[in-house]
Amino acid sequence: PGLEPPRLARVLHRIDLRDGVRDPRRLLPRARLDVSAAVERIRPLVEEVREHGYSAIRAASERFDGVSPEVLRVPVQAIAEAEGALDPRVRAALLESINRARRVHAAQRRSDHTTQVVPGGTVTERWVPVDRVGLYVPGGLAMYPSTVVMNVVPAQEAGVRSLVVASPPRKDNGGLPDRRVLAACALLGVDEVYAVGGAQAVAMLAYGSSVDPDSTAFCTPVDLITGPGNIWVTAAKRLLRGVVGIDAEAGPTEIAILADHTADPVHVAADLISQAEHDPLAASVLVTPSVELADAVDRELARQVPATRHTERVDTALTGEQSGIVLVADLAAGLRVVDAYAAEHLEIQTENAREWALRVRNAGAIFVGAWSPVSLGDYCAGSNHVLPTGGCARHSSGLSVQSFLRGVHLVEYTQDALRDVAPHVVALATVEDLPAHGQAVTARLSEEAS
Ligand code: HSO
Ligand code: ZN
Repeated sequence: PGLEPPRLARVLHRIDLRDGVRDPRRLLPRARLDVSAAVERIRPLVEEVREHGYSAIRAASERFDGVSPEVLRVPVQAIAEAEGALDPRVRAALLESINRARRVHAAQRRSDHTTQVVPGGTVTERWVPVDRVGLYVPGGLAMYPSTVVMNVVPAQEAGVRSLVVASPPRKDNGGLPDRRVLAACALLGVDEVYAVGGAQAVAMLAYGSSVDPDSTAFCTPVDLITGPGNIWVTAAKRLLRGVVGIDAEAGPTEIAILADHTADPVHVAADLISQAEHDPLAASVLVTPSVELADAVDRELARQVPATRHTERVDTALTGEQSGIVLVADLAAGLRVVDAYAAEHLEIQTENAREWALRVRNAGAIFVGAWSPVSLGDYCAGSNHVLPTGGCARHSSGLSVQSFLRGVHLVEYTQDALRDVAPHVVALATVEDLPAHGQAVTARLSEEAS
């Protein structure tokens, strides 16, 4: 009696919505990067690469990576050597990751489908893989062989014939990209790899390096670029969208956890930390109706954060305004919050987790129950870890076989089927004041009369 209860060391800030969810979209601010300013900065560099190819790329590598690469294209032998030098445990893990991802992505393949619209009139939808794809793999802080797997596997399962990887040259690897990235390429059978990073890599992939095709600096343009990158890479992708296809812009990573009193605070805290480890701007959000869980998670964070490897980065991410604990009246209200937030990764750690998961509308990927943490999905679940961030899960999906396919309609009508529908075509052409459109149909039918 008379004693103050011990003060809680709160790591995450709290948002109390127990008496109603107002405007949940605005709750958790998202880190915004000023990509437009970066676009202006890299515009001249991109132009240089377009005009001068290799010499501009080389100058940029000297300037930004401190490396002056003789060869742009990594010798196939160096890729094989990197595989040979791989730690056997990492090799086994990558193979397992590849294997599981292949099984999931193989099931995403689509078959062509013909619809008979009317007798004599069909539309066939053919799924055609993109011809040539460039995958950008970052170096520096982020070195992710797992990301090579997550980009290459769906492209291969889609049937992409030509796949190239670009990754920054490293001083500590003789001007070649990171050796674990090279090893992952080898395990996946990718042998066209370029030691180029940053905006210059994106420009090279988009425009090619416009030199003698026999030289080791020759790269022909790709049709689509995927893969994560820093702000300069993102800016270059934004600038070159249209010149080439570009996958989504990936922002800082996010984890939201919808949990009730049955969740284990040790696990919840570990999972919040796991994604915070990526980036000081990463977002870790717990949504729960249980104050007891919220308190316990905070205590766990206070215990686990100092013991984790990247304490500073994690602490910055967790205490940033993009992270927090949202208290809600019940799980139904929690569901509205996570839907409004549209997290890149959403964990459901509740009773009847699967039922709640099936009610979620907006999330990049959902991790169901106590035994399916996000980090499992990052590496070895079979699912893809390239997912929409920043609320883009409201309208986009993660990387999949579909990202590398184009649906092409084959339209096949017989003369009779055309004649039957001709009046409708003519009526629509007339209302749009495009009579030549109607003519293209009636000309065929009057030929028939003459
Ligand atoms: N969580 C990251 C992917 C990743 N994690 C790569 C570890 N390596 C974005 O989904
Ligand atoms: Zn991760």
